[in-house]
Amino acid sequence: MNKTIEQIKEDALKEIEAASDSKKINDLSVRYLGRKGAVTQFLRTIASLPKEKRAEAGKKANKTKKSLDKAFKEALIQIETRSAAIEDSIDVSLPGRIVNHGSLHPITQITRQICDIFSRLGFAIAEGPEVETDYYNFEALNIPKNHPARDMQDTFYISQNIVLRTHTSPTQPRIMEKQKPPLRIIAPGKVYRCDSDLTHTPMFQQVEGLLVDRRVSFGDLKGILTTFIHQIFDDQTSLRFRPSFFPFTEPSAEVDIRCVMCRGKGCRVCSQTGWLEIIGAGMVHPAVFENVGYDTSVFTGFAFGMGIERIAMLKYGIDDIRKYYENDLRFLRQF
Ligand code: 2NL
Repeated sequence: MNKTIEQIKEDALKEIEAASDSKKINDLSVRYLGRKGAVTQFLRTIASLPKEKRAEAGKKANKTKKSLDKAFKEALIQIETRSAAIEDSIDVSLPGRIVNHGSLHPITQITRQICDIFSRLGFAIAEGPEVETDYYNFEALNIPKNHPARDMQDTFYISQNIVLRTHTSPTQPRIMEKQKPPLRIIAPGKVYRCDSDLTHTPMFQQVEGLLVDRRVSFGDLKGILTTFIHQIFDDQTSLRFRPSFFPFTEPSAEVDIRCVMCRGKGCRVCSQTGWLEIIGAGMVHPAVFENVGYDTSVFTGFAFGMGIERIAMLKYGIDDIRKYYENDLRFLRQF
């Protein structure tokens, strides 16, 4: 037998009583008063009653519908006031929880300072992949097979032809393949070498620069790097260019600055020489330009690279590179 309207009402009120949140109330309201709800179904059966009972049954059913509708609305209000009361019960006199503010890692700060200086000199910032092919990491940069720089001891190999880049240099031929000169780019980023001691970590960071145009000279290189050093340290810092060798530049030079610790008197940091080596640089080797399809009879260029941790160690007077990567908050909070 079908339920009477009184039974439906009683069941509904019991369920409303037991419902603990507004979603449950809304679901119930659909189950009783919705298009396929129990009360609605009941109203439909009235038509099939004997004529004399229809008016009475219809009246009762409509009354039930109204009172249940009211009960649902009241239940919702009650639940809402109850949760508002819980919110009101927060103890505002409790001491606050300490919020730990983050800050930029010292190496990130120095990277940004370096990039800012070169941006003002017209350089665009370029980035490349850290997992690199043998071609871009070595071959394109005129580092032939069997060159000592490729030694298994230094390079992390992923497979025979894939490496973790050992310098940020591979970013440069990637850009040169896509863009015609003139070009001024600076490439910051992480690099990897299988090496670890007081002055080496397996991951470290570099910034590398490249400028290509007509009639670029070694004098332009000296001018740009002098300006850079005067800005990143101070404009009283003297510097010198010393002949050196890189497979991807010719001629090549090492840039030294007067020791920032002893101002040239000689100390432990500069091994009593009064000078610190901080940048490698040179005129781009024609073989590199040929690899990317640049016309070497029209264009020349210079390039340079530096280790960011080294610059940061000298600027902040830190003697152990590993401190930058131990994540000791007592160290990191000082910057
Ligand atoms: C260092 C020395 C250097 C370059 C990087 C470069 C890039 C291209 C062509 C030629 Cl595409 N050269 N880069 C040149 C000289 C030195 O880095 O000591 N880096 C930490």
